[in-house]
Amino acid sequence: MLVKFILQKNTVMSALKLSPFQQEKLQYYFNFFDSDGNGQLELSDLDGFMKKVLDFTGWDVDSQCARECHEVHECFFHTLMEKAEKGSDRINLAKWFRMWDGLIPGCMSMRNFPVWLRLLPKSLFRIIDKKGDEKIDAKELADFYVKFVGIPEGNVTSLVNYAMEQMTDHGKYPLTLDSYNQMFANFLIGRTPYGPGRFIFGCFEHMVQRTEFQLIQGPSDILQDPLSEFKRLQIAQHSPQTPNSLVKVKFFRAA
Ligand SMILES: [Ca+2]
Ligand SMILES: [Ca+2]
Repeated sequence: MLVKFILQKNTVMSALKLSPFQQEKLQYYFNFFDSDGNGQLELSDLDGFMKKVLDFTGWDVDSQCARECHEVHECFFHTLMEKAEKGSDRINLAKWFRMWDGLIPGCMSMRNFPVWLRLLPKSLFRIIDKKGDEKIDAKELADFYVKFVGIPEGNVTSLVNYAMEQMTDHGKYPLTLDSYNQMFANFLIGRTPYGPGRFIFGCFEHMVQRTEFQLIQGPSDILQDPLSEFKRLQIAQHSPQTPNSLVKVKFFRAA
């Protein structure tokens, strides 16, 4: 039975146009919404997700921010359920991948996605921008990584510093909603582990391999020594189960 399931799963995965890295990212995104962690997305996950949002932001449940966030995600969950198998009220990971496989090819920016998806990064931006000053700063991003995404506190400072460097071009451009939208599009569309979109949820492993490849692509003044950069980030303690794969996203789940 298990063998049959694995064979079926592999058949589904091999038919996908998504790159392995996209699948890793999208699996992370799936887990982000699967608030009860049962491996299925269902309407009941929306309540758990909103509870996390309210705990994180401190928004009153009746506030405009909370209502808007709920509306956007309610629409998202209902649209997901419409894509479920007939008679089912849940989406599993394979179905989730197939949905994105149908959405992503040909998309160049968030504008190319349907409206029920375009609203998601804006909503996430509002959640992270706790001070409400229309830009995300390092402290807000660190808070999000630790409290919402579940990245260990001991790792977060160096990771956030690196993420902010990458997402703001070393501080040249603030992380506004416009630029966050572009990062988010890169998170969804990027087939390879380059580009700032990989920091949307801030948790990637195999920094050495990715950094070495970046150096081949073009030297960068902050990535002169990939190994020391990797050690500096100190995010390698959770070894992936498949060390030969080029890139592995670390799935953190907030406590
Ligand atoms: Ca669930
Ligand atoms: Ca802010």
